[in-house]
Amino acid sequence: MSNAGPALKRASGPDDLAPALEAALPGRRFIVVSNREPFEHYFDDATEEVDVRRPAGGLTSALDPLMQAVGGTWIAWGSGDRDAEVVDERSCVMVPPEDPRYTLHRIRLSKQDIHLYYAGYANQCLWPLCHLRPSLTRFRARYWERYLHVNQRFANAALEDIRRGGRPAAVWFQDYHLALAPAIVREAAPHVALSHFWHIPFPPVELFRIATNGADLLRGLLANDVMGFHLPLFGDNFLRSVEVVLNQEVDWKNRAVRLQTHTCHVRSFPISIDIDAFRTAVRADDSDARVQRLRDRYAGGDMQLGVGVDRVDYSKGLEEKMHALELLWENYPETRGQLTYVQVAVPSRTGIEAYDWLNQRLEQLVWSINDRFGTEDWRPVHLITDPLSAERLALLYRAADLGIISSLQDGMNLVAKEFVASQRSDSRGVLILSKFAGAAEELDGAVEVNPFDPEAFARAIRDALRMPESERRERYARLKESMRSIYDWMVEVFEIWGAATRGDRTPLSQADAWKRSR
Ligand code: ADQ
Repeated sequence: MSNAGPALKRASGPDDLAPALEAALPGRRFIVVSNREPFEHYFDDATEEVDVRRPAGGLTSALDPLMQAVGGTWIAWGSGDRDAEVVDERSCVMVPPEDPRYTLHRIRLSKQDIHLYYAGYANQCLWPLCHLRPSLTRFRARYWERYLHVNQRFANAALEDIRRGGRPAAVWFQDYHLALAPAIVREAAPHVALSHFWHIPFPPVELFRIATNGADLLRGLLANDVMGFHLPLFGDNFLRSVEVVLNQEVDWKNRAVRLQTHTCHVRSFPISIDIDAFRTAVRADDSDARVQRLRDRYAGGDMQLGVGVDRVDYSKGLEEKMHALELLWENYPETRGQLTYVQVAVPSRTGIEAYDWLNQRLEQLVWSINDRFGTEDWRPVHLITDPLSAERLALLYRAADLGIISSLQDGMNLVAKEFVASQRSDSRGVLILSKFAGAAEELDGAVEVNPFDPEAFARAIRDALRMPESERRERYARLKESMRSIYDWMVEVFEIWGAATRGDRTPLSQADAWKRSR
């Protein structure tokens, strides 16, 4: 059920971003800092030339239109194998290549940096901790030391760009890879406007205390004027950790922490997607024919088609989803042959034990379900392990009768929103959504499930298969109504950041205000 309240729709688009930023943070140069980069240069074996690609990922594809609209600098790890060849002496290149609009400032990381900072501290300490899996954490001194070192390098790059600009700057950090950088920047440039968006959950203090360098992480993040999370709950967890771990007073009424140099305001902004990009993909001239081909391939006749799209990650509940499907076909034999399920699951973070294990486990589970229930005419589960273009994803969502998302913990889950955006008004698409995905707080009309309760999960899928047309349409109308675009998200972040930087009374965000009113 929606807890985030009626979505405040401003219907902002890319053209609104530059005016909104200028109104909020007038005259400031804009700098984004993230681990991932929006464009990678690589050697194409087929053409034997250096080419450019956009790495798949919700964050980079969402921020690129913003940077194209406002200009400025984006600092990120140069992960392409030919990235270093195309940058200037400051390690910068203008992008997008076909129509340069902003500067990409690349940080070169060594194999050891990637192993210790990225795979080590970020993905084997912070990621499991924030997803409530303390037994998977691997706190090691060498991971921490390199995390600090790499954060220092990102911060130095930001300081270089701040100083070069000759006018005040606003720096927007992204995610858990860069928790320490804001404090380094604040110390060297006290008047810069800083904000940070944390894309994953923030754990309750009982778990956060496990982080061996937790106090440093909190001090790093408190250096921001605005610290953004998807949900009020994550902001509550952060503020409580500040009280307990740092013994620092919190102004709960204003969700703020007053420090000597500035005040850090903690706000929630549930992220979204570029809704029109998905709508456009499913409205192309050939889309009906392509959707029909997908249906013929996976679910002909009266059969229903279910889809799920996840990185292979233990936070996404893929094992739990497979167990629920197995129970569905075991407990409700009449549903055999009524549903084919397509799971798009791209391996991620390979080389980390927990991820390698899950990759194998998922394949085993799919194999054993198909072996147990499959017939000559029906394969219950299809597993697609390749990356798909956004357009192909949209068509797959559109072809589906059910979208199934089973996260055990998830900051937001963009796939839920992509599924909704790709349906059309005649849609039959039912969204089965884990209550532990942040999206469940915002989207109204989904069938909410608890992936830790396999029998109830299986029953929910059975009920969705039988759901009358009228209820499908009514639920879809509510889902559609509760969607907000990525551009509205950005405009709200800028407005609150602007107020915080001016020292005005900083309003609560829409989601925080709604939570408080209940
Ligand atoms: P993720 O954990 O990566 O993001 P999610 O929000 O679901 O999770 O985004 C995944 C993105 O990757 C989606 O845009 C999806 O379309 C894309 N994707 C997945 N598989 C793909 C494939 N095979 N081919 C192409 N694209 C694929 C983190 C947090 C989330 C939060 C986001 C944004 O963990 O909770 O919603 O950041 O803040």
